[in-house]
Amino acid sequence: MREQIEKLRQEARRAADEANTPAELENARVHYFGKKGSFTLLLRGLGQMPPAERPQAGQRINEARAETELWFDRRAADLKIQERALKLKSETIDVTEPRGARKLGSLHPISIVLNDLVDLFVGMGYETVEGPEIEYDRYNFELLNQPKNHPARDAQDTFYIEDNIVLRSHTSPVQARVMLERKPPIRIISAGRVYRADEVDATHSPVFHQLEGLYIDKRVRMSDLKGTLDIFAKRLYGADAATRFRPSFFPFTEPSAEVDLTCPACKGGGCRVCKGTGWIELLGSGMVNPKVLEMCGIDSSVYSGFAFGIGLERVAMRRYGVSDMRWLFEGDARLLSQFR
Ligand code: 2U9
Repeated sequence: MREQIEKLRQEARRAADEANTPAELENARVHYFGKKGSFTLLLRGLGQMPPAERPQAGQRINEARAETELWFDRRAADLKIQERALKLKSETIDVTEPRGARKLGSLHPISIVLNDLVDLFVGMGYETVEGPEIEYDRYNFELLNQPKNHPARDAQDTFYIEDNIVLRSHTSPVQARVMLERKPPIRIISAGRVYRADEVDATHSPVFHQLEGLYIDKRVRMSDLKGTLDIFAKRLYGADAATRFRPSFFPFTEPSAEVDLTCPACKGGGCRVCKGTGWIELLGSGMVNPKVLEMCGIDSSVYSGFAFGIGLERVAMRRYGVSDMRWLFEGDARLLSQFR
């Protein structure tokens, strides 16, 4: 009997040592300690022994069993640690491993045009300023010589939020705010989204982008405006670009001029792009209306200034051959990915 117990103990220990996973160990545990397990059967076999030998044999079996069970417990703990280490190892990721290049996004064509124009005017000494898109009537209209009952204030043209609050219909209120805050010389550009209650079509959108410039100092003349816009046109469209001024009207400038550019397609000869005229419309401009200067706290007997405004959609559409403005607002990747 002693030998039998010893043999079983050795065999069970070996089985525990050879189990490589908690599941395998559990199988072995059932095999030795389960209801029909080897230790259990050995204990049951006591009945066949002479009664005098039973107590000692029973004690031996129980001792061997308890000790072997401890062996199994230790092995279980080891396997658990091993399994955890393996799991950690298999889940380790090398954060330095190189991957395929990610697809980069691209600047929107409006942003490209905006950056170009900003660079150009900053290069001429202008400073960029920003302001709110939700604006008081006073800044958007009143200070820009568009008093109450002015036709441009019509709710059909302007988005009203409250009686006296609008979505800015141009970026000019930003300049009005600067004029109220600072003394000349003032040389600023303001660019951004503006809003008008227009129906959407190939050339109109209720939200679009403007860039406006303002220069105020002593003795600023129309020739300064012409010179500035000439340089602007040549830097943007090449040395052979020229400008032409046509009389126009804006409430905030007097006199006002619309500025044309020699047609970049035919260089002025006349073609389909310029409808045979040799010129295409570039921007609006003028000398700041003295009434606007006064309302913004600038003495119009000492100072004068010029201002201009340009629509970024129109520049982008022409530059990139986009024939429908809606394409600039749809975010279609087939269009946008061409600007990478
Ligand atoms: C102040 C005073 C005067 C800004 C100006 C224009 C002419 C102009 C249009 C161009 C195309 C708007 O985007 S567009 O539809 N703009 O024609 N803008 S003068 O004049 C100012 C601005 C601020 C204080």
